[in-house]
Amino acid sequence: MRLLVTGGAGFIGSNFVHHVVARTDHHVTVLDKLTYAGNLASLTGLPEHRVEFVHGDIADATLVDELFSRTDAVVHYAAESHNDNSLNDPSPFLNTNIVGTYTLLEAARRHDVRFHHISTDEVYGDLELDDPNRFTEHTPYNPSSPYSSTKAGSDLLVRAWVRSFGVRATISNCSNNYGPYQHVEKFIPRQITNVIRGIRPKLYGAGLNVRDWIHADDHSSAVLTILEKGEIGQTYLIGADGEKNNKDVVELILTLMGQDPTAYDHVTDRAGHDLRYAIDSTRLRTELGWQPTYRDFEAGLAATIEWYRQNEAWWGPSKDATEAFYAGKGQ
Ligand code: NAD
Ligand code: TDX
Repeated sequence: MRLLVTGGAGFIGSNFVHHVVARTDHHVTVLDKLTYAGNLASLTGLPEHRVEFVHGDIADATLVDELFSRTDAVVHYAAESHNDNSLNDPSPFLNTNIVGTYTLLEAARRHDVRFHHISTDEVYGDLELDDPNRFTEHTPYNPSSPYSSTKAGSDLLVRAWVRSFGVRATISNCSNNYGPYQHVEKFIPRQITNVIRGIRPKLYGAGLNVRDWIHADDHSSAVLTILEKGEIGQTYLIGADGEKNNKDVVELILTLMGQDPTAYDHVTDRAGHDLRYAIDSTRLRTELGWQPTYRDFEAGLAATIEWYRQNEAWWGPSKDATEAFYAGKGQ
């Protein structure tokens, strides 16, 4: 199969490309704009005859049309992905997440290409800490931030293109990912690289917000499963039962890195900060037979810490600018 992976130089997209090359015979074409979040170094070591890189924008209809004319299936990861950036300047979120997805859907319709849309659990809003329910495929959309509202908008475009134009699409909404190749702006790599640089970790507010962590490689295996076995027009939630509050995660990072677990700062909270995300992935597990591999968060986190220790050349160039951005916001 010829696969087109948008955003394949980003965190989860690059993990997916490595996963696909190791486990299938598919040929992969990556389309990526190489924004501040894209890094070609995340694709090093992959065989040239299996992976082609195309530098470009998913909102470039001419380029997208040419690529779709020689593709069997598309997995769409490209997005502006960081909530804090979306609070500063929402405009690239609208262009990439909404107009970019629209551009891809129109090409999928013209070329009758199988389309898988990558989305997030944040489209469902947030839960109370003591809510016994978790998000399911039937939870109403209720996004909080410019980021999550543009992801919700892109999901709704996909659903409309399935129903109105018969586009052969599926959608997955995944919880928070961790693992190698994640940009240092995100919570876990920011704290790990802070400790490596001798900076105290920064916790927003009281740190009681809960995220449902999944290793990026488990996200990749779930997406491949949906691509192979998913029912057209359906949505699948992806999660690995990994709920943890931010305070516990920071303290675990400090402990695993041999530091005093209380050596962090509380900083200005995020505006509109979602309290809790939690995924019920029963449909994916029972209908498609998927299971996560990384069931021990502490072991997965320790391996991720080791990856950042070994790969300062990969993350170092972004670190100062990222910390300058946060310092300007009191975070
Ligand atoms: P990322 O920011 O690390 O990577 C995004 C990639 O998209 C980058 O390589 C960037 O250069 C590329 N890109 C951005 N705009 C583009 C454009 N207009 N045209 C072409 N390429 C463009 O993001 P990520 O964390 O890997 O997230 C990937 C996808 O997964 C996103 O759709 C995100 O909403 C979704 N998601 C992320 C998480 C998470 O925990 N990070 C969880 C659930 C879903
Ligand atoms: O320095 C920090 N301190 C802190 O306490 C940062 C960067 C974050 N946080 C908190 C905010 C969140 O409660 O940690 C939690 C995780 O923050 P992020 O890494 O920014 O992720 P989140 O906002 O939860 O969104 C992520 O998961 C869903 C991804 O960035 C999204 O792309 C995905 O859709």
